[in-house]
Amino acid sequence: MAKAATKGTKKASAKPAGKKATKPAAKAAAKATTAAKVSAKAGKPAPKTTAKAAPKTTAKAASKAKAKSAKKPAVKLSMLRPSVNNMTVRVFARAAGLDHAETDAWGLTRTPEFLARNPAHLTPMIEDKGLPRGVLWESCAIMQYLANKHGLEKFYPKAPAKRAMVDSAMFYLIGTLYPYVARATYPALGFPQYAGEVGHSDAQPDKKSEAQKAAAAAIAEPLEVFHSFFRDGKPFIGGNNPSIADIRLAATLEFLAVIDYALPGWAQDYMAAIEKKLGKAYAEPASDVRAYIAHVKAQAGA
Ligand SMILES: N[C@@H](CCC(=O)N[C@@H](CS)C(=O)NCC(=O)O)C(=O)O
Repeated sequence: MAKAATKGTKKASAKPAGKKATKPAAKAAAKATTAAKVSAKAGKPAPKTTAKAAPKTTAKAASKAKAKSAKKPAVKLSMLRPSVNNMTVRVFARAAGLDHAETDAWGLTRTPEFLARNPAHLTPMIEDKGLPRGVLWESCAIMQYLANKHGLEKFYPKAPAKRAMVDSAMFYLIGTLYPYVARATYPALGFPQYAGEVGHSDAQPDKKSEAQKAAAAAIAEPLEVFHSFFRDGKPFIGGNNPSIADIRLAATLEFLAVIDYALPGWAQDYMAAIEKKLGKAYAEPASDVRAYIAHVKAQAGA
């Protein structure tokens, strides 16, 4: 699944339309980058007296010194702004208050430099000291790793039974719900589909449209499973607080806006509740995805 998704997204990013698509996201994107930068703690400020004595030159020197001594972010995250796979980790990193820096990998995932580190050419990808190969991809694995490493039990419970439910929800999402979401939305998002599927073939547009509609219709069942089984009357899969499985689910559902999918009432309330609970941590990365969707919809309507 990941392999196919990768191929699709890469092709999309290679298209000139894809390049344009980053433009509307640029504003929100710039904000997100600033937020990430802010998380890097700066060094000690220059003594007041020095700054006062020669305001211009000393201020410059002070800011240089500050930049030099600024702590390097602990985690580097390579990401693509319009992607909900990436949005997932971007939301999590912010919500967990992790010291991280984002690099926009648009158009770079198949460069020799990137491939040398990550032969799967997938984002999100983190670089973190201590990882045996230096890098890690797959959104859920990244969240699990960072939650384990930093003891973030609020997002990823330690108790085996509770943790198993979060894991099950995430595997179910990646293995069952996401492929339907991709088949239903990628054509509208301008992302080519998986090799071997109708959407990827030379089939006539009516056949492709039939396949897209069938995938959209198939979303309802797994979606309901998240509601009735995993949430089971709780506000979130994680209970009273969103877990990493909730972040993964809410981000995934963002893509459905591109096909005006009629989300059931519970899902609308659920997404609003996550955004309310996580605030900017959710809204900032979501605004990149939403801006991209608004852009492709405007293009389609033009
Ligand atoms: N299952 C993976 C999917 C990752 C994925 O498909 N990433 C795409 C963006 S949505 C990508 O980086 N594609 C770039 C490429 O393949 O060159 C996850 O959840 O992280």
